[in-house]
Amino acid sequence: MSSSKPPSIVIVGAGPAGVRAAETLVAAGLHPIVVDENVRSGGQIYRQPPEGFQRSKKTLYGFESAKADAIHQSFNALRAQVDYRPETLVWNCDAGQLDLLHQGRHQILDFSHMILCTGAMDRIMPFPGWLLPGVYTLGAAQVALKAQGCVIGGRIVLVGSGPLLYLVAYQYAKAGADVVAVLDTASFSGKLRATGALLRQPLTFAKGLYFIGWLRSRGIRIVEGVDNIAVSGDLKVRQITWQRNGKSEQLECAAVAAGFGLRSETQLADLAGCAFEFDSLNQQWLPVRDAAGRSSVPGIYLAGDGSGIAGADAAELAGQRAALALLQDMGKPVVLAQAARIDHALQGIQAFRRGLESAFPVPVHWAREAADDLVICRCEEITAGELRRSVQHADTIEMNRLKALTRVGMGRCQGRVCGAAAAEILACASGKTVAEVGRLRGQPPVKPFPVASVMLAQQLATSSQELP
Ligand SMILES: Cc1cc2nc3c(=O)[nH]c(=O)nc-3n(C[C@H](O)[C@@H](O)[C@H](O)COP(=O)(O)OP(=O)(O)OC[C@H]3O[C@@H](n4cnc5c(N)ncnc54)[C@H](O)[C@@H]3O)c2cc1C
Repeated sequence: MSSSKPPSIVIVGAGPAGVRAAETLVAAGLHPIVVDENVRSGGQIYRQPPEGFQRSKKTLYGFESAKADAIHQSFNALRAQVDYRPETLVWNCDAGQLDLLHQGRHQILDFSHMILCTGAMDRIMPFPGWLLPGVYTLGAAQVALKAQGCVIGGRIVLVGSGPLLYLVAYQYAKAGADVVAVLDTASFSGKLRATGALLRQPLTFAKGLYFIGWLRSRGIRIVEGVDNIAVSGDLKVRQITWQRNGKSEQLECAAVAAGFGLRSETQLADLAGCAFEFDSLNQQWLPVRDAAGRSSVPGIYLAGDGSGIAGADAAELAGQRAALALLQDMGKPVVLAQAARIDHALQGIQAFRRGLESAFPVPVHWAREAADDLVICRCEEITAGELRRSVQHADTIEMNRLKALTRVGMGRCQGRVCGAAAAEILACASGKTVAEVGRLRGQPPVKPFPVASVMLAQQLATSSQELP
């Protein structure tokens, strides 16, 4: 990074956080580079279908259509002032440098400042049958609907915990899918206890109640407080069983969507050298950041769900706030009252978020109580029993040692899918807390990509160095 060079500001992610960050920088006369692996802007919640798909915003985003439209319009208006790089995966990050993959080709991008707005992914809790064809995550089920207008199968059961469960059930049923049941691992009494905190955002709370009422009025079965979910079938899903108050029940179905809340995508912050700490609300190790989004590494900022799940409205505010912090750190004029207003609004959202966590707790006991033969890491086919044996025979008490000894989290997902459940099993078997067993160190590539493209890039780099 040379001070004589103009700043090169990169925003990773064109979701609500990335779009508002870009808008704030452009308003201050800067020209950021916006990199996103998606084809179009909007992120997860405001994901746009490919060009040429004819579905109205109202159909795609329901109550959120005005917000979706505002984000899309804002980004379209910025296009001339930003260097937008869609369909580009950031697969590695080093000091001041990103490795990108675009259409199978490797590129290097230098940066002086970066705002990471990488969003979230589904939190996965393995259960018997979770690897059968026909089992999807809730997020994947929603992506199929939003991006392509497809549903995941015939008779569909949605299972899990969190607001996305009811939202996806509503979106699927509204689109004409055959949703036969919603199985909620959270109990009614737990939700009742969280009502006070949830009323901090009455409109969002009312929307949740509306979805549940709408589903019930269409005869879609909703069961709360379910436990011991298991999916069975030969070559694909045929049946789902569960227990409630110790009583077993079952349903025939052709597809299952399961999700247990979200977890932040933090790998790039990790590779960038940001300090991490365990966050008990998110039940995850998260990059340390101040209220404005400054990470522990000067020049790197964090915003949106990628630095702690808080939802789309918070992501918009956090994106704006991180950009203001960046401007302030560059010595540009910033309206401090605007920053203070955003800080206040973000604090209010956190109170609601605490309510959501207590209303929809992740059933971590599923992992802790998993049968020894249950596959936890699907890339490397590592079972719960193999993880426990590592504790018994090698005194394993830390996640990276568990990885080295068993290969858990060493495959294509790099622990993004299996890491949370593996940590629960390790913590339980070693008598430690999930915070004490630590976290898997980030490793590039952060997502799978064709090795051939990077080999080609390396060959080209080597041959150009060898030229006289
Ligand atoms: C599958 C899914 C569906 C969701 N649906 C809803 C919903 O319907 N309603 C709701 O309220 N909330 C939903 N959420 C929560 C959602 O994340 C919102 O809270 C909101 O979109 C967060 O905004 P964001 O800008 O922080 O992140 P996102 O909107 O997730 O945007 C992050 C962007 O970063 C890009 N990105 C991430 N990593 C890289 C990388 N390495 N290289 C290049 N680009 C990268 C992604 O392509 C994405 O466009 C969903 C979450 C998920 C995971």
